[in-house]
Amino acid sequence: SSRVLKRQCFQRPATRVRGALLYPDTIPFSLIPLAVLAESAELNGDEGRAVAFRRSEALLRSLDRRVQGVAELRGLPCLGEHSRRVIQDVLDNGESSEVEETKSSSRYKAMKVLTGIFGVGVKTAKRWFTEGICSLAQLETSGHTLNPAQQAGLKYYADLNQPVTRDEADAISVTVEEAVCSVLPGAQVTLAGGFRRGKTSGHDVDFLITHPDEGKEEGLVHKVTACLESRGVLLYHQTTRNTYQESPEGAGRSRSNMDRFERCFSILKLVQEQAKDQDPVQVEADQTDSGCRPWRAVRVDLVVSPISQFAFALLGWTGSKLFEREMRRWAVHEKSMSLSSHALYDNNQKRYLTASSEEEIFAHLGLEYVSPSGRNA
Ligand code: DCP
Ligand code: MG
Repeated sequence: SSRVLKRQCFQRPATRVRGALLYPDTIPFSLIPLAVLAESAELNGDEGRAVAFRRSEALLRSLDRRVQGVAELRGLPCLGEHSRRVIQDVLDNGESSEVEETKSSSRYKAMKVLTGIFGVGVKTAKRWFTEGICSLAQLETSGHTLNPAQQAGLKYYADLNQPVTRDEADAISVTVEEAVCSVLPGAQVTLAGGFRRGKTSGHDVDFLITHPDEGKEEGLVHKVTACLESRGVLLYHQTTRNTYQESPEGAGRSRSNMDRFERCFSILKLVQEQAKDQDPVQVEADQTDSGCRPWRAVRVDLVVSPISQFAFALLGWTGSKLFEREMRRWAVHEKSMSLSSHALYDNNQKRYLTASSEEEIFAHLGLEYVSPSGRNA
């Protein structure tokens, strides 16, 4: 039952998870059959199916042994009939025919290319695909008007589809910290997202920014982007202001999973190490040739949180998305609480529970603490 499933997923997280859920960065995505089916479901807009495959895939990854036969999987949660069939196929034949068919289908290939453009979601990609657009070249000659995000996405397509390495994330951290601290001394910058979970590569770099004096962080995003712009490293940005308000009926009422922090989706210019010593005139000339320019574009998210919400923001922005989802489900179903990236509301006591660390949030939820590297579900 789903109750048993939740217990098994969360009851002894520290022992079950320690070391075993480290994301296999070394395994190319295309070799993880259930991840392909999950992605394909996402690209079809089928969220329920996608989550089911993500759960199965995460469960398999969490096993600290190689599976030799499906019989070994008996009694494990999160593995539906369909996932078991796929695993059986892989064990018997070395690959799953369904996965191979999916990967070679024109729809999957086109949807991957089109949603690979920053600013293009599943809905837009679907619409273009039904119009016969399958490639970037076809999109460019289609006459469609692209919004500024999509224009930037197309312009930096190759860079943004090349994974960001840990070293690159560290270099970006230095740039962001310098900018933040120059406009607001005392502000704290924390690397969140996959890199905080110990992943060695990612699709972007996520930063959470706060200041020990509540209120000082307000409007910070604009000052930071102005600073990055003056330093010539801001290639694209879109900022949104903070729209979060505590409501007397509790947090998490809105059906949207999006949080409401002041934030900035940006694309930054990362100058490659060896290019830093070059003659600036030469560097400028090289930039006209995107193939061999001495910098690359990197997607960076800046999120600003008031210090009172910081622990919740950090938990929410560390991910993984599936881990967050399961944790929020646990909060609702097992504790009658609503967890968001802003707050934790106890529906029985009808009050917000405060926390100044992630550990306190796990404790409020009756869960053993799971360190970031154990959250790669
Ligand atoms: N997140 C969120 N709301 C969003 C986007 C993300 O709460 N609208 C959270 C959940 C994610 C985390 O922030 O786990 C970081 O989001 P990413 O999409 O950057 O995911 P990761 O950093 O985990 O992976 P990647 O390596 O692909 O960047
Ligand atoms: Mg990320």
